[in-house]
Amino acid sequence: MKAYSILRANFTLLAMALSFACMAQQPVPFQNPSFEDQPDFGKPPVGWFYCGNFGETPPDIHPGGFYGVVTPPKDGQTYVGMVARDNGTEEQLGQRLAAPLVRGQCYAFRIFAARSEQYASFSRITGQPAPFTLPLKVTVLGAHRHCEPVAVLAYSKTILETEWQQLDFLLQPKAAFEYLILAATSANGEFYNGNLLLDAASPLVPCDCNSGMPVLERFDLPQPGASTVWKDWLAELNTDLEDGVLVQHLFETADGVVHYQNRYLLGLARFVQYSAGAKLRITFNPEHCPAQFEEKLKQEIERCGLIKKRYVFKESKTGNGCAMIAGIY
Ligand SMILES: [Ca+2]
Repeated sequence: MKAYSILRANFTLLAMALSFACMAQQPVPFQNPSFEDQPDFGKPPVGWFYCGNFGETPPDIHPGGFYGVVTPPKDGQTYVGMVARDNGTEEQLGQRLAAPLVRGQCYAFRIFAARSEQYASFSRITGQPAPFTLPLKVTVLGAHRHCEPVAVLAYSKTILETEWQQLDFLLQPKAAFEYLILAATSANGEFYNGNLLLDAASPLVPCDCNSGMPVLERFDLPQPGASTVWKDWLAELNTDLEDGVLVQHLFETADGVVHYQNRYLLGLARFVQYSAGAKLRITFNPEHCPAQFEEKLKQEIERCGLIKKRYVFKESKTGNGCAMIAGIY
């Protein structure tokens, strides 16, 4: 019995050591991975910078009723539309990563892509209105500097479909890239007018090179009109807010989208979005909170898709913890 206990203790230690080894590398998040912003044309969504050819316009934020694009978003409220043109130029969006990639490490990366049946713009060659409706590919590029891609990390299949396609990439960078760039690329190397819609980028998840994206925990977000267990989430979130540092969860929703944020906060934010006139109300005691708590939590809340008028912060000197969600009403 005793030997069995020791053996079991050893196994437990081994399992812990292994799990720490696997956890040594955290997912590398994107800012605004769901391309959320006010719909607009010729403007990259917040958090992303435009890389493209001088004199050409940046990508567009849809759906805003322009260019004939009517595809509903895969996740959240908006997504990005990119084009490649008959003059050989292509649109690219990039971001400086929160941490450089590790050379030789494999990363799983998921994003959703579609083609819009309509995308009316102007041909740069003829100056006439032209349909930008041919299919393109997604190219994932690594860079050391702003808008200077030096390596192709992955190509997608050609995106013919007008329904959102789940694309799973395995990236194995040969250098410690600090930047990642997504490009809308010609499917066959020829120059033509095409479009590509992108939404719901996952973080870059360190993974085994043979197995790709690890099996992720499933967490289901509230749907409009459905009753949800938000009171349980409130309790979980309030426990988490006692020290003022939100735990980030890596999880997958039923639609295949991979999220990397606090799942309870995201669930409550969605619930608020679907409840007309509701606001998320937070009380906090600055004396018990880490530096810049208010600012950081506001950023997190907005990352969950809640705009400023849907949440309220109130200082309070009561309570032993940092903060709590005082309610949704
Ligand atoms: Ca989105």
